[in-house]
Amino acid sequence: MRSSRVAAKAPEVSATDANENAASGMKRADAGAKSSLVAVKRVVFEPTAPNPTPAPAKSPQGMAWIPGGEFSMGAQDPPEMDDVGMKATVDSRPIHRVYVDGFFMDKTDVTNAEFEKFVKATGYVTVAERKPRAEDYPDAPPENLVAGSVVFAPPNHPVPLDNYFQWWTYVPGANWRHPLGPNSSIVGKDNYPVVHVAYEDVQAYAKWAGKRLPTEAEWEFAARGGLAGKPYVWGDEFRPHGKWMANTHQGHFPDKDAGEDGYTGIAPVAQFPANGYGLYDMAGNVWQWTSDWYRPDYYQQLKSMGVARNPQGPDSAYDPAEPGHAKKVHRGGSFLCTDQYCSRYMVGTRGKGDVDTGTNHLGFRCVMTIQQWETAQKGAVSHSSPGQ
Ligand SMILES: [Ca+2]
Ligand SMILES: [Cu+2]
Repeated sequence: MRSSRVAAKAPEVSATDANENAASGMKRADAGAKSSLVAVKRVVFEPTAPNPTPAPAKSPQGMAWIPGGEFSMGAQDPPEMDDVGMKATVDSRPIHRVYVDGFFMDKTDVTNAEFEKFVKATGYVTVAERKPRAEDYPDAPPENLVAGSVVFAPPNHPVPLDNYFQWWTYVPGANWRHPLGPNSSIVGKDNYPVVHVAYEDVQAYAKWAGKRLPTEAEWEFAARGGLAGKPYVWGDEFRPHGKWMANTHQGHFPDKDAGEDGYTGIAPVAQFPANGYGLYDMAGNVWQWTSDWYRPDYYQQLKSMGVARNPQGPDSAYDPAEPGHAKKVHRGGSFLCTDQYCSRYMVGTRGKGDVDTGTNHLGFRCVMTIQQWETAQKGAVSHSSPGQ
């Protein structure tokens, strides 16, 4: 498996998707087709049909019941969307019909405090805290074969947006306890989302907590909060009545984060309104891992099969920009998302990243099935369930 965590070139990061999509055939000239897309849009998104089954009497602590049901998944170009926004939706089409069973979902991203409990209980060491082995990274320069992670380190002046190595850097000593490098810490940041977590880290956490990662379809059903076909988790407008609804990037990308939404960089969890299912930060702040492998043509495959029932993602990953990389789907966008570059806070849009690569704008949350919840309650007779 090729991997980019400490590769010779800077690692692939979700916020760079605009570059790749620019190369994948979406051109400015396509904007001419926009008026007809608007007409089509109303047809392709059908209403969400939530399961009528009532919610279980008791929910696990910190989790919301997501009823599941049938919905239309993916993203269209919203009206008035510019070139950048349109690129964000290329791999999120066609809109296709999906059914998911009901499940519980963490109301917030997993926080530093929660992750610390897990580490204390298990002694777990994250990928970013381990020294990379040379045999796993044959292309990496020797100086990168030290424990560390990928950090957003913006230039102090405007730069062309064609080369993300200008703002992403592999920082030795960066990890979940030191999000910006050895001299930074999470003291006083208990309720911030944990970051610099690789896929095996979040899987280990989920297993310990008696939960699992959401599939991409579960994630999107939950994020839509019962609404159908809206560009944003909360509805049609990015700022309804002028209100900021998510932690994204204002100012000038990447050099100036103006923090007009109240936060420069990362924010604590749950600082913005919850969605229709009581979930916080399903747009912006930090990207979230899902369990699906990434392929840009996966929705095409599903569309041809009618209603997809509990889709688990394709069998393997494929990103035309970096073939051979094992990438999982990321969702939600981050505090770095901006309509100047990468408007992935739009609810149907997709991100992706190598399984071994965490960053300081990537976190996660878990889901729990009814079966896992029943198991946890039985276990609670003899000892309190983990993760609470
Ligand atoms: Ca912000
Ligand atoms: Cu983004």
